[in-house]
Amino acid sequence: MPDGQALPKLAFIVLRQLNGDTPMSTTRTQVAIVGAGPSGLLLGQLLHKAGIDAIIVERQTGDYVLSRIRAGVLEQVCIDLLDEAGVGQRMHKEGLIHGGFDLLFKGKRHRIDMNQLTGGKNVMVYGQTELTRDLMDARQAAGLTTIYEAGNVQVHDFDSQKPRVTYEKNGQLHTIECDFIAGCDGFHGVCRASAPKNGIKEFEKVYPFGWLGVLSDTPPVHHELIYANSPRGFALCSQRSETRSRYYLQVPLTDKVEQWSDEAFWAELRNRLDPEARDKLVTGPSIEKSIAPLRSFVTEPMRFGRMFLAGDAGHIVPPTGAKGLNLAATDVKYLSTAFIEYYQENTEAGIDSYSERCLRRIWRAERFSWWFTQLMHRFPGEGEIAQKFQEAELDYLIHSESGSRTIAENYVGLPLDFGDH
Ligand code: FAS
Ligand code: PHB
Repeated sequence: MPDGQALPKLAFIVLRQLNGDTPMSTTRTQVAIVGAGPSGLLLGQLLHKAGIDAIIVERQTGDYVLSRIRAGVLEQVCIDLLDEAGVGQRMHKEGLIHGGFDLLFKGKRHRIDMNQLTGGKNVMVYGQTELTRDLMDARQAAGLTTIYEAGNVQVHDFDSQKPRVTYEKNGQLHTIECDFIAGCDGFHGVCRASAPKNGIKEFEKVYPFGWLGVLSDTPPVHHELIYANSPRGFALCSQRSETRSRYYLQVPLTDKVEQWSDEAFWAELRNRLDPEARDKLVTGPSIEKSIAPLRSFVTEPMRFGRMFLAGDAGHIVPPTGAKGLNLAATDVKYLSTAFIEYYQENTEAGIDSYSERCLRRIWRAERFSWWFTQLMHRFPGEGEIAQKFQEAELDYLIHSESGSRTIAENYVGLPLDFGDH
């Protein structure tokens, strides 16, 4: 090493081990899960219920994971999966059942009656933070291993029968030997980034705006969600409970959250609402405020030997259609079933079909999320005629039963076997 150049940290630890003065540990498990967000935690819980051993490695602290305010709407498939995982009790107690939502355009609101249009289906409003907390509590109560604050996580030999995950913690290099690696480490994770470049295809569309989100301990402006198409930009009125609201405004990608005072946020939200909502809006201090970029992103395939991507590690949707978390849940359903079949029935059929089964559902959700985003947002440079086209399409949709049904059946989530027959 030329003088003066610091050794890379991992190399330094390995060298110290060669000198025998830094302990290293090796652990064995069946499934090594990278990432303790909803995907990783839900997978760990479903595998545990089936008697399959899994270790979760997470680079942040548990509190940090809980501090990220994300999704709010659960499809029935997700609700059923949480029940199957044995963590649905608080969700059913505190979650809010919604049978419809309002579309607001040209200053008027129109309700999409999802329950009537889909033969009785609803969605559940229950924050991702609470769902993640329920999964964390269940994992801790079962005495299962989650390594938080794991540094320099890396995945190895997933194209062999003996994949490994390594990470650093407390000055030690740790190795987890496993049968499979589940990449549940989100969009910026290490697993997809470690896939062979000649074996992966990524599809991406980045939208020319973001969502400025505010969480406030104020009563929701309406008992259901309001999606607003306004000449000033998109707005969404959502909620977490009867005393906690979640609001979003479309903002330019160049905006920084520091530029937005609470007062400015509430004033702009009012500008994008109808008179009734404007009058009923209860404002208060933001308890969380952040700007999220919007993108459509899909990785094909989602399997690389014995490493499998699930959730945001494999795909991202613009949150307009409330699909991100729900897609993650379906990936986890397919992946947990595949692992259970492997260990209990000694078959690789589920493993071999995992990627194709996920991608069919992913692309349908990507299409709906893209379509709804195009319909509700202002796109720079498209002029006033684009607003007129959107208003005409919205006007058609709310006056056409089939048009309203297409929104409703996609929003509540297509059946898992959709298109199979
Ligand atoms: P996550 O990103 O939630 O979790 C991945 C975990 O892996 C994280 O805890 C991360 O710390 C960890 N990790 C990353 N790299 C690692 C490494 N190298 N080693 C170990 N661990 C690592 N969806 C909606 O439906 N509605 C919304 O309004 C909405 N808003 C969103 C806002 C933002 C800013 C983002 C990023 C996403 C939003 N989503 C929304 C989508 C979101 O809910 C995701 O779909 C959901 O978090 C997916 O969960 P995971 O797949 O577990 O990924
Ligand atoms: C939310 O409550 O965070 C939420 C709800 C619906 C969406 C996106 C986000 O489409």
